[in-house]
Amino acid sequence: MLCSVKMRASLGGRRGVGGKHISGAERIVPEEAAEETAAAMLRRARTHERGRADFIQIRVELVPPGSIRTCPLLPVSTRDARTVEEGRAAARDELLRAGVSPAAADAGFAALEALTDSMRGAMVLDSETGRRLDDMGERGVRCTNMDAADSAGYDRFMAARGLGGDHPREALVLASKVAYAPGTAAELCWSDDPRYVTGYVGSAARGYRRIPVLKEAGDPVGGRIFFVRPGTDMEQYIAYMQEQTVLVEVKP
Ligand code: PML
Repeated sequence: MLCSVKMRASLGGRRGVGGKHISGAERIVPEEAAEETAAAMLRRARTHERGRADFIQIRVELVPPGSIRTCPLLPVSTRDARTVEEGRAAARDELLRAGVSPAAADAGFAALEALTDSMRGAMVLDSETGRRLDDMGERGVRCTNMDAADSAGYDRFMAARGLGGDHPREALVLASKVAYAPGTAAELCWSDDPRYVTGYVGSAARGYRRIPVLKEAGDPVGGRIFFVRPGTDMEQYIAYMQEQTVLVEVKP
C-alpha cells in the first residue's frame, strides 16, 4: 500500500496556526519508506533558509489504491532570460501562447507582485478576464496529494537533464498535476526561497517552460497563479487540487 507523507513547518504561530511559513513537502511512497521519508523531511524543515521553524508537523496517511489517478509528466524546456525584466516578459509570452489573455496575464503578475508574504497555495484567476475566482484569501488553493509514480525513474529523468535539488523535483510534479487538471489553461510560479530565482510557466499546451530569472535574488516572497478557462466549476477544481491523489508518470 502507498502512503502520503507530508511536512509543514512554520515560525512564530501558536501550535502551527498563523506564523510565518518556513517549509513544506510531500511524498507518496511505499509504506515501508515512510520512516526514512519523514526523517528526511524533518532534516529539511530544520535547516531551511527561510528561518528556524518552531513548529514542524509530519503527517503519514495510507492512500486507498482505488482513489489514485495518473497523469503524464510535462515535457521540460528552458527559455532564455538574464534579468527579471526579460524573465517576466518571457513568462508573459508563454502565458499568452498557452491561451491566457493579455489582461489575465497582467492581472496574474500584478497579483504576485502585490504579495507581501508568500502564500501556501495559489490564486486562481479566470484566464480571460483575470478576475480572481477562489475565495481562499491569503491561504490560496493548495495543490497537494501528488508525487512521481516511479520515484527512482523520475530522479534519473531529472539528473539526465541537470535538474538537481528539491525545487525542480517538486515543482515539475505539481505543475504536471495542475496542467492536466480539468479547467487549467496555465500556471505561473516563482519560488519563495530567497536564493532561488528560477520560475516557470506550466501548461498542457506548452509543457513546463523554465525561466531562469523571475525574481530578484534575496526576495523571500513567491507564489503561484492557476489560470482557469471560463466556466470552470470552482468547487470541483479546488477539490481536484486539494484532494485528488495523482501520480505523475514519466514516459520514455
Ligand atoms: C517553489 O519552490 O515553490 C517553486 C520552484 C520553482 C522551480 C523552478 C525550476 O527550477 O524548474
